[in-house]
Amino acid sequence: MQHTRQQNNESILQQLETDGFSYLDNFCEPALTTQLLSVSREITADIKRTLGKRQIGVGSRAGYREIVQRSPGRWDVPITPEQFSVDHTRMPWWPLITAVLGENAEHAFSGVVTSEPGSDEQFWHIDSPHETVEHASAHAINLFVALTDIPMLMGPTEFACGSHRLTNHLFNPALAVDQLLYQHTNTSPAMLKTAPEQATPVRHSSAVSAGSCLIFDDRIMHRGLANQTSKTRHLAYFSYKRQGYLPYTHFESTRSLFKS
Ligand SMILES: O=C(O)CCC(=O)C(=O)O
Repeated sequence: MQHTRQQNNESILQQLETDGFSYLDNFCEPALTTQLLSVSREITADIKRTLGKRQIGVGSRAGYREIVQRSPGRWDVPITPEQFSVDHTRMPWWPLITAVLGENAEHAFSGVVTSEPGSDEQFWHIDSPHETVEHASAHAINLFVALTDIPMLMGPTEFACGSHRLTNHLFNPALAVDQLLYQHTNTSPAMLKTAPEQATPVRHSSAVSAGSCLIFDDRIMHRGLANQTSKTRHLAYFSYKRQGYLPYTHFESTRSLFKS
């Protein structure tokens, strides 16, 4: 399956349904991108100062409510829309979110993922598991905003095309849900094949420019690639869920940096 850049909302939604992800090129006004970047830098620096020399492992169970290390050198700091000073229902991506999740779609999480210079690629993973044996429409959608240009050497996000339909552990008992969700060395698009003649999902990644977005189904297999540059990569995220869906796999730590 070849992944191509789509231009209008209808074809973006179609691609989200078939490939599980789509690019929204130059989707944010420069002023919005600058604002998200400056808040991200400020809050991340503050939280990392508070973390100080405390070592935390990889994964949300090992982290704090305020910071999670998603893979070595890849830090996730939650930031609310209020802290970003944005009304997320007025963001350019909101019509796409409601088209998939309904008018009563809810904000689930937002924040920034920074990957340090020299940080390695992540293991492949999904963000939340399927809920039913039969394929259902998405229960959660993620929106990434590139806060600076992200050339290939800086490690953009890589996707396994169409894998949101193949990561269903309820349909395919060969899949272990914990290995799909958490950083696990054996997890890869090849494990999603259910028959020898079935093709392995095609991997896709691409350089993105500042202000461009990526929209994807929470169940797609994906990973952040290695940052081989000398600059930190900043990616803001806004995650949304269907009303009533309870996300339980994204931020699992209950401890706070400010109370330990
Ligand atoms: O850093 C990226 O590009 C993706 C990050 C990610 O998927 C995660 O941390 O769960």
